[in-house]
Amino acid sequence: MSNDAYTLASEAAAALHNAAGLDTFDVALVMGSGWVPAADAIGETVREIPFIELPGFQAPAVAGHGGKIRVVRTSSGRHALVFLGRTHLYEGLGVDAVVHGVRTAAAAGVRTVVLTNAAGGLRPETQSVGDPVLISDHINLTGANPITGTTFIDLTEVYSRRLRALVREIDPTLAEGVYVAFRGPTYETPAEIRMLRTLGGDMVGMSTVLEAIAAREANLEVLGISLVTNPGAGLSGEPLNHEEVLEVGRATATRMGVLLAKVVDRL
Ligand code: NOS
Repeated sequence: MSNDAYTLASEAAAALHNAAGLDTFDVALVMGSGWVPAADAIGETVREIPFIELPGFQAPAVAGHGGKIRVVRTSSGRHALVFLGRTHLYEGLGVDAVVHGVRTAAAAGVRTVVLTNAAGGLRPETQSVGDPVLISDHINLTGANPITGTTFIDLTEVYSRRLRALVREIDPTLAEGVYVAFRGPTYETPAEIRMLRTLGGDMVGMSTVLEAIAAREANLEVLGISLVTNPGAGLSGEPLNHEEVLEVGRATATRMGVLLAKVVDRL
């Protein structure tokens, strides 16, 4: 572990407490590609803090990824840190930058983190574009790991069974699936998509797994939700593009927002 990264997260958490005027937060939500439009439904905005005002954060480089932390008060009076945007490994800023938000949330007192993402669907037989899927487990093919050193961390239940059950009480139609992450920023080849199907993957993307690992290291309870924004490369015959990913996010914003609001209220 690089001590500096954890110190930087503590500094960012202190700055966050200051800027928000709050001693503690109940939950953090990381809004992935296409999820930013859903954030408005989570609750009332108390305050917005641009990433650049907090130690260790970077302004996101990619369209659709926002660039600030919104402090939200939910209808049940809980306080949520809503990350409008995240840093991806493919931006080349390193693993610590990718997990800095989760480490900051942990240092700020959060015990639960909701990680959302846009993903390619590997199972067009059962998945439709616009479906949210609960992440039951992941396969980390990024080649990276946020933890360095000799502390062995158990990943038997990265994505909390309890939280998944709670979300399925809200929406019993939700499917679960295994999320596979590559580093990106290239989308996969059709051969890689066939490989991932064989390996037992259900969704593929370029985020989430490193943050989930950092969250487990910090002993946070993790909920992961993918929004299927496109069939994986080669499954539909159409080329992939990021604009389409964002468009699916806009089209499903109300459904995703209402779901997240209910989840946050029941945590
Ligand atoms: N994303 C995807 N990543 C990999 N493969 C896919 O099919 C796919 N669909 C959505 C790119 O549009 C952004 O959305 C996610 C990636 O994580 C990336 O951040």
